Amino acid sequence: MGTALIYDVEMTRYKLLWVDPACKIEVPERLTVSYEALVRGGLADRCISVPVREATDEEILLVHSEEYLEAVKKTPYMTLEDLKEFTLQYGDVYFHPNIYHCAKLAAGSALHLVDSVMTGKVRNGMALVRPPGHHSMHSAANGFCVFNNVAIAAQYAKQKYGVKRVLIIDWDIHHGQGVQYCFEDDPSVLYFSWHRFEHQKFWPHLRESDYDSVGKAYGAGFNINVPWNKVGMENGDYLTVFCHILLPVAYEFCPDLVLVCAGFDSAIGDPEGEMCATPDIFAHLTHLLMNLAGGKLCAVLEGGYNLTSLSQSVCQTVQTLLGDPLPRLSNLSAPCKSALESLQCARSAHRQYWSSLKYAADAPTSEISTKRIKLAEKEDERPEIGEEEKSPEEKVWPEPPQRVSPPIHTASVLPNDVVCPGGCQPLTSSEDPDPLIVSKLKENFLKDADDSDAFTAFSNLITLIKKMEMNQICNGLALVRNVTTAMMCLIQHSAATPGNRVLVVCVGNGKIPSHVTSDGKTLLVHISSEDRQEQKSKYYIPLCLKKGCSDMSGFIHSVFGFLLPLGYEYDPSLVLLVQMPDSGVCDSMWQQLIGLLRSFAQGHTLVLMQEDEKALVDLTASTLLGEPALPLEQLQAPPTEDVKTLEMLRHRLQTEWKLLQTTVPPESGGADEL
Ligand code: Q9C
Ligand code: ZN
Repeated sequence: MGTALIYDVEMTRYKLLWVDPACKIEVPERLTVSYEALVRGGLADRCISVPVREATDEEILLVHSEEYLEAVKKTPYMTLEDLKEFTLQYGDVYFHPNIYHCAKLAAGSALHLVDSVMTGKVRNGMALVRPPGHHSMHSAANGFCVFNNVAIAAQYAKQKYGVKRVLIIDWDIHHGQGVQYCFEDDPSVLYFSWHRFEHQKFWPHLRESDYDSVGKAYGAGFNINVPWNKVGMENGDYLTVFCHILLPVAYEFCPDLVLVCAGFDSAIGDPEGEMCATPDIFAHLTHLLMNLAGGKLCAVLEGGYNLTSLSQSVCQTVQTLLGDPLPRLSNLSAPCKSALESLQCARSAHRQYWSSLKYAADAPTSEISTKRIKLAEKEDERPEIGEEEKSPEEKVWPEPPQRVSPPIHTASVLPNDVVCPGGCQPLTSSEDPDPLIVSKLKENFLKDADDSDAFTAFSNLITLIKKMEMNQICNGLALVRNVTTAMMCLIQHSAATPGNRVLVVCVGNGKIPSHVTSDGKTLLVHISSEDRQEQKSKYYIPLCLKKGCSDMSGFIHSVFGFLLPLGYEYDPSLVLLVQMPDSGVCDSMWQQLIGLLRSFAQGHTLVLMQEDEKALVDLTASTLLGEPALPLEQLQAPPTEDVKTLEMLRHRLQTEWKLLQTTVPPESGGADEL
C-alpha cells in the first residue's frame, strides 16, 4: 500500500491577466516548483502516480449551486473585459479562460484521491492542484478558489463510500470559511482550522472565524477555529494546538477518513501568513494525523506563496506520507502568550462538546472579544496600511536536512522459539561484544546468574541501540526475560555515550529504581495505576491513572496532553518503550502509542516487552514498520480522577516544560498591548 501523488501540468495553464496586487501571488510556478522539488528529491518516483480527472457537474453540485456552476461554465468564452467584470462580483479571486477547466481538474483530483484511498489502492496521498478550494462558497468564488475541492471530496466520500465521519484539518493560514459554511450544521464532518486573524483585522475579516464559532444545530461542536491574533507563530505554537485541542478531539471523533486542506502559507517566509513555523513542522503535523482512520489520509494543496518554503513543505509532507523517519525538530520554542490565549479560548468554547476537554479552563478574563471591539473602533483613527507599502522583512531559514532511511528498518531480538515477524530483521551480532560492556553487564545485571541466554540478549540489545545511534537501524523490538533489568542495562549504557538523551516510557505496574534519572540524560515517564511513587527528580515522572493503561480514554488523554508535549520538548535521541508485565494496555492503544512515539528521535524507538508477550510481537512489529495503527474505538469520557491527576501534574511541571501549558500564565494574564 503506497502513497498517491496527483499532479497534472494542465493546472499550471492559467494565470492573472491583469494588474491586481491582491492576486499576483497566485502563480502557476507554485505547482511546477513543488512538483519539481518532489522529482528532484526522488519522492515523486516513490509515489504511485494517479491521473487527474474532471469533476462532473453532479459532483460539483454536491457543494455548489446550479446558478454558480452555470455562471462559471461561461467563463471560457468570455473576453478579457467580460472576465474582469465577472471577477468583480467576488473577493480576491481572478478568472481566466482556462480556469474552469483547471477547477474541474482540481476538484476531480481530490475525488480521485479519495477513490484511491477508499478502495485501498493506496494508503494515503497528496494532490497538487490549482486553483485551491477552501474559500469557495455555495455560490461564490473567493480567495483564489473556484470550487471547494475538499468540501466536495468530503460530501463525495460520504455519498459514494458511506463514510460516517470525515475529519477536515485546514492548516492553511487563511480561514477556510467556504468549508466552515458547508458543514456548519453537519455533525458528520468535523472541520478544524487555524488562521491568521489578528482580532478580525486580517482577511477575510469575518466575525465567524473566531474561536466562538463552534458549529450550529446538530453540528455544534464540530467546527473548531483557532484564530492566531499575532503573526510570527512558531513550531511550538502549532504543536501546542495539535497536542492540546486537535488531537484529543480528533481521536474522540474517531473519523473514517481524514482530509487535509494542505495550505503552506502557514510556513515561514510566506508573504500572506508571516508566520515562522519551519517546513519540517509539516512532517510532524502529517505524522500525527496518520494513525487516525486507519491511515486513510488525503492531502489537497491549498495556499502557499513563497516558492521555496512551499516546495520544502510539500516535500516534508509527501515524504512523511511515504513513511520515512521524521526529522528531529531543531527549533522548538515555548508557545507564545497570544497562542496560549487562543488555545485557552478554543478549549473553553468546546469543553461542553468533547469529553477530552471537559475540564478545560475558562477563557482568559481579559476578554478577547473586548479587544476585537476596541480594535474595530480604532479602525477609523488608524487606517490599515496599503498592501504595497508593507514590506515584511525577507526571512531566511536553513534548508531542511535530508531525511535518510537506515538500511534496516526494524530489527528484533527474540527468544529462539519466537518467529521473527515478516519485514523485521533478526539481530545477530557477528562481532564479539566489547569486553568493557561484558564486564559491566556481569557486574551490574547478571551477578547471580551465569545465564548465557540472558547475556546474549543483553549484548544484542546494546548492539541494537548502537546501530540505531549510527543510523544503521531505524527501530527495534525485543522480548526479554526481565524488562526492568534490560531497561536499566540500556539506560546505563546509553547514559555513558555523550550527546545521548533517552526518553523512557514505561507502561504498566512495577517497581522502577528511580536513581537512574538524575543527570538529564534520561527522562523516564511511568504510566501505571500504582500511586506509591513520588517524583524524585525533574526527569522521573510517575503518572498514576485510575485504571492504569487499560482505560482507553484516560490513557490516550495522557499521551496527547502530557507525553507528546514532554517528548517534543525533551527532544530525545532514543526512545525506549517498556511494557511492564500485565500492563493491561489493549492492542490498538499499544499500536497508537508506538505510532505516536515515532515522532521523536528520528523514529529511533526500541520496544521492550516481557518474554511471554508473544502475542504482541506481530502487531508491535507492524507498527514499527510503519503500518497504520488499528483505530481506537470511540472513546468515553476519561475518568474525572485521571483528568485531575493530569491537570495537577501539568500544573506542577509547566514552568519547566513549556509545551505542557494550555492556558495563559497567570502572572502575565492581564489585558495588554492595546
Ligand atoms: N494580502 C488561499 O490561500 N487575500 N487563498 C489577499 C493580499 C487573498 C488566499 C490579500 C488571500 C487568498 C487559498
Ligand atoms: Zn491560504
